[in-house]
Amino acid sequence: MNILVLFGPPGAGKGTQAVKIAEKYGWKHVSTGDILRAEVSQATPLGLKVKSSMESGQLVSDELLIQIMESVLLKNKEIPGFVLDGFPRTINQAQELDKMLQRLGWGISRIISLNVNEDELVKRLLIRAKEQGRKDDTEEVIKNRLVQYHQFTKPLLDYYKNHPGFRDVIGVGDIEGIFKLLCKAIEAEK
Ligand code: B4P
Repeated sequence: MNILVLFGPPGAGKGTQAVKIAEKYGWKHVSTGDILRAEVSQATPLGLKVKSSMESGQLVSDELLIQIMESVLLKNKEIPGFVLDGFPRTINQAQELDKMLQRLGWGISRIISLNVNEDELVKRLLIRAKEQGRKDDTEEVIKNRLVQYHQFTKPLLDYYKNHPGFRDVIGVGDIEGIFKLLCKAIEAEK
């Protein structure tokens, strides 16, 4: 089983690139952000629970995210691979993911960190705010999302950096050029 973890700050291009990777390799794209936004827009009990955290740029509870991820993996066991976009986002989520994969007899094949400087991230998210009107793309909420990233998600780099499948890719430049670099990293020998 191919398990790719696409790692990076908000706005790094994880979602943009994950769609292309999933299409090229025939893997399933799992965006926890998209899953949660769909729950919010359908006002499901889960959506109502997570709405305020998401709109203020806070992370949603680990417990909920772990349940969501486990159910997605179990439902799609026949697929040849997964691109995990936005999960794990905390050390606890990463540890639980390792346990889940172990239970399934799988393991992470690649962890790719997409590197983009903070000025560029804010610029991209403000453009998206104009184009898509996402509630968490206002200047104040973006700041909060970056604080959350530094506090809870960035420490995952230390958790993963000695993994044999870990790679760094520069996420600044045109989307096709970055996609080529990502494919190279995916296909490189470990
Ligand atoms: P996400 O949906 O994962 O939000 P994101 O980090 O902004 O997505 P992404 O980084 O994929 O954005 P993209 O680059 O595609 O999460 C939203 C919220 O959900 C979180 O704040 C949290 O509340 C909750 N959540 C999700 N997962 C969770 C978890 N595991 N635990 C707890 N809470 C969780 O897009 C950025 C923009 O840049 C786009 O407009 C794109 O077009 C543009 N762009 C992309 N590549 C570009 C390039 N090369 N050049 C210029 N622009 C580019």
